[in-house]
Amino acid sequence: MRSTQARNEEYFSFLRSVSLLKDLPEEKLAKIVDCLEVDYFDEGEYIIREGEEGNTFFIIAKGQVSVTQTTEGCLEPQEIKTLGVGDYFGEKALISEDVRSANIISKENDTQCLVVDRDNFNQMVGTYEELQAYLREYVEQLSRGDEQRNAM
Ligand code: WNU
Repeated sequence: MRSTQARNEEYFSFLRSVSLLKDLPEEKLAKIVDCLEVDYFDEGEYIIREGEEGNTFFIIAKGQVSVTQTTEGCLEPQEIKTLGVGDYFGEKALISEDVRSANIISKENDTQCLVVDRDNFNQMVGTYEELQAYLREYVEQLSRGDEQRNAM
């Protein structure tokens, strides 16, 4: 079996490659690695459902996901983008203190996501004003985009 240390080193260097986290100090990143959970999803499986409460932030370590949203006048939720390795999602419910605003669905079998809970997310983001400002701005942009496409 792979040792915890080997696992942690692997995730540490992976997280270092995620643009959002590239400037975090070593000890901060190491702490996140210690608190990470890994979740596995099959093709078509919902990782996040629109309208549900959510307390977690996800980083894709393997595979691809589809982001879909219910919009006015459409019966089925529409795909608004796809995300892949190194992309992240789920920050909006945490930052806006709101329910999940889109669906996230695995596009492949064995999609792997690193999961950070609200407390660790706040620790990660809260202590870095630039990171916090960046995410807040991004989340506002998402809200404006949602409005323009008449998301419900
Ligand atoms: C979008 N509108 C909405 C994406 C991921 C990270 C960033 C875009 Cl910084 P949540 C559902 C999640 C949401 C976002 C993600 O879906 N999302 C979007 C949109 O146009 N959400 N409302 N595009 S991908 C993405 C920017 O992470 O967070 O907790 O759950 O509401």
